[in-house]
Amino acid sequence: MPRSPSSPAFWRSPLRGPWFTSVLGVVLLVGITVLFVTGLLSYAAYNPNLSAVNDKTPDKGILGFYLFSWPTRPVWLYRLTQGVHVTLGVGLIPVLLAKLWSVVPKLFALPPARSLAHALERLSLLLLVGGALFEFTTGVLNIQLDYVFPGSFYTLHFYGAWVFMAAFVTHAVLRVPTALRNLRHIRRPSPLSSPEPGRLSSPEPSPRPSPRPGPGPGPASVSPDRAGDRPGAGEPARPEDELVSPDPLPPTVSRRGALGFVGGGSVLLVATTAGHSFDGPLRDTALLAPHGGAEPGSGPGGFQINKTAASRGITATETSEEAWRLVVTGKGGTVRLSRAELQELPLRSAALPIACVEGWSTSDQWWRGVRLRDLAGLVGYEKDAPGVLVESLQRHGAFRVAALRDNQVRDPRSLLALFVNGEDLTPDHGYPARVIVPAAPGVLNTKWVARMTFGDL
Ligand SMILES: Nc1nc2c(c(=O)[nH]1)N[C@H]1C(S)=C(S)[C@@H](COP(=O)(O)O)O[C@H]1N2
Ligand SMILES: [Mo]
Repeated sequence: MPRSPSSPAFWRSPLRGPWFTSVLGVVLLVGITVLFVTGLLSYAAYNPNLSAVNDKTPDKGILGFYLFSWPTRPVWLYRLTQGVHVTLGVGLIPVLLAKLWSVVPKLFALPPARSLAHALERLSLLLLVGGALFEFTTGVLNIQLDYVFPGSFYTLHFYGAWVFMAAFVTHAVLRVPTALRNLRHIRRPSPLSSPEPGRLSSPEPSPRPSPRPGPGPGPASVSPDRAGDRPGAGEPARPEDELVSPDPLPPTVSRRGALGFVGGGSVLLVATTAGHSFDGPLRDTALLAPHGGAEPGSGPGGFQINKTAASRGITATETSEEAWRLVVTGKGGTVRLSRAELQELPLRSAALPIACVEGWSTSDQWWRGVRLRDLAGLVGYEKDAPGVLVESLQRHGAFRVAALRDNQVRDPRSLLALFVNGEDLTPDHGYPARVIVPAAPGVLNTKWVARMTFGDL
């Protein structure tokens, strides 16, 4: 008999069933919620409401309802939230793929809609599956520095996240009760024999197992703790349940084995990614991350570099002592300072990390330079320093301008750094001067600074 994918018998894996789908679903429920929260935090950390230069999504409208002033402590805040966002996102890929595989027969189910409610649910599934694939794909492409989508990553990932989350919440509201019931029910399953209508969907399993028919000796019922272990076990083919194959092939792996395989994949991905948030030997374990592996150099400036001076068109001529001047403007006027003049100002040190939106970060480096609030003091803000617009020598490409909030300028650890780890900044780390702000995303730590305008953002 020819079978089409819309026929349940076309799908023959004995692994598919409510238990398998529910376990993966609950893992994704928790994981994706964490991804969403850390993603929203990352957006807030960019200070998009402060200035148009920071806002990659100017049409966000009410989606910016929750924005708040990103704090400057603890200094590792963004390092943590964004490290979790990226590493967890990578780790959930096998779970997502297994979940999609487990429900793929439903994609082909006919009739396309049995009722209005069913039609709406299927529509939300389209957005859910499409949204999930889109968010995971854009995220991975961005961290692999191989971004190929047309349009800005930030815009697409941000709007995609809201579409995806709307579908995700709808799906969770509709499905979580069933998933939890499946997990509870199947852990203490009813016997498999001749299901009576109504009994199997009741949350309470029947207290006394009845003998199980079928070949071979063995226990009359599925033992509670092993229920997920046997394909088909504990999962009577309810007519409304499209997941269980009516004509399963013999199992080659148990459901728990399959879950172990998926979980093993996740563990492997996390283990080969998480190292990008650490230094030393741990970073060498991040085989899959572009900022894993060895540091780009040794010595004081030998830590991770995002964009090199050469790649941004920064030349030694324009950063030389003769050519380079920092132009600082505020309500009290404008001052122009050479690097030597900056070094005459009170110099302070702060131990702060670089933490990139791509998920990688460095441990604390020792930065030394002039406090941002002292620079504000030079141009008329002796106290209550305002926010600042920072512009780089860099003429093209992203991140040549950034706006910092007043709380960031006022923090005594926020510096216009001239030195790192006891030596002059290297060209790639922003020589002659770069911004470094505690707890902020890397993009706000502008390199090769040329101009700072306080107030009036
Ligand atoms: N002018 C300028 N500053 C910049 C960037 C840039 O491309 N141009 N990249 C930013 C990003 S995304 C990060 S993560 C940090 C990285 O700093 P590092 O290269 O010193 O590690 O610099 C930031 N400052
Ligand atoms: Mo970054």
